[in-house]
Amino acid sequence: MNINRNILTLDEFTIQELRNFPAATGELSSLLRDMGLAAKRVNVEVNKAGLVDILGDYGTTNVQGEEVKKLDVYANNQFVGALKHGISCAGIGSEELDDVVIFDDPVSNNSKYVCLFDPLDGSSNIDVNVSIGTIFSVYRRVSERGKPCTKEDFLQQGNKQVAAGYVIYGSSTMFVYATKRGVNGFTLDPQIGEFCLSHPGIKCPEKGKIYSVNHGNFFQYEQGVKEYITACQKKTKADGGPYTQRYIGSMVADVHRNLIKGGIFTYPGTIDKPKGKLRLMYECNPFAYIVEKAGGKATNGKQRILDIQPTELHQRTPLFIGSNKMMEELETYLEEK
Ligand code: P6P
Repeated sequence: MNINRNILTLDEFTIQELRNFPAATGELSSLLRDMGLAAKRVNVEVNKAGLVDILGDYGTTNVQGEEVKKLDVYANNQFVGALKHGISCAGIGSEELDDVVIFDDPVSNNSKYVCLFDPLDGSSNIDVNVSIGTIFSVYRRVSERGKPCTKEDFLQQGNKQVAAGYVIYGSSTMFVYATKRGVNGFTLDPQIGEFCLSHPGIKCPEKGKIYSVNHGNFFQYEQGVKEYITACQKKTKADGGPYTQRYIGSMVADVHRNLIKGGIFTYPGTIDKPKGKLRLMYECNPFAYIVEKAGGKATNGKQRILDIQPTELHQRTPLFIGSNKMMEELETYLEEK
């Protein structure tokens, strides 16, 4: 019987992937489906944020010292809830929460993984309808199964990730995730309420013509960064240009575009913020994992992001990430300096 089903949903894809690993327990596939479910719930609220009195300040500030919008809290609760009620996650770390949450129940204590996430990155853009996103990172726990997970399970180098992904709530809603087998993108079909495989085997072009940086901080950047930005502005057809500057101010949107089209995204350290603004554990590590699996590179200007040994849950790091050849050119400016 010819079943013409060329649409593969996220659930079908993750289960199909299991067939490639007969020894796999299915816990990672289950965790990814849990993330997909929470993303669909958040998507509903993001898409109607302008209609319901869900905008506006929640009246509190999160551990980052930023005004918390109601949607941030809602999104955080959806991802915590989906993972707590699943079978795969022993605990979570979230941009919205001061400390990790150890689920400490019999099923969770026997789970294989822990997850870190930024439930709604770029939330300052909610009120002006700019694309926002969720970013997540999955680690195999290092503590003994059968007992509650520990802080050490969360402070692992990014090169220990077993999966990482993001959701972009944009003109369409996409769920993109990477494992050691590669990077795949799924677009939400609202008619059936399923993420459907739309971008199989994503590869980051090794060259691009897009550079993303906040020019407002230009005079606070180190000399090598300033010289690289100036070099981008001077590119001509003869040397792979001209380049265009694209900066949305929403990391998921900027990095997603550069991942697909080729380009480089930078959030360097500044005089005011020498460590930059972005968080290592649930913004830079997951994107570094994804972009490297797609053939790109990610550093803090001196070191591979995935090799940084974390010391704190919410620590920041400068970030340079994107197309391989563009990153190699950037590094010649940073090495010199
Ligand atoms: P700036 C959003 O607040 C965010 O955390 C990232 O999504 C984004 O890339 C960055 O900050 C933008 O920061 O300082 O350029 O506005």
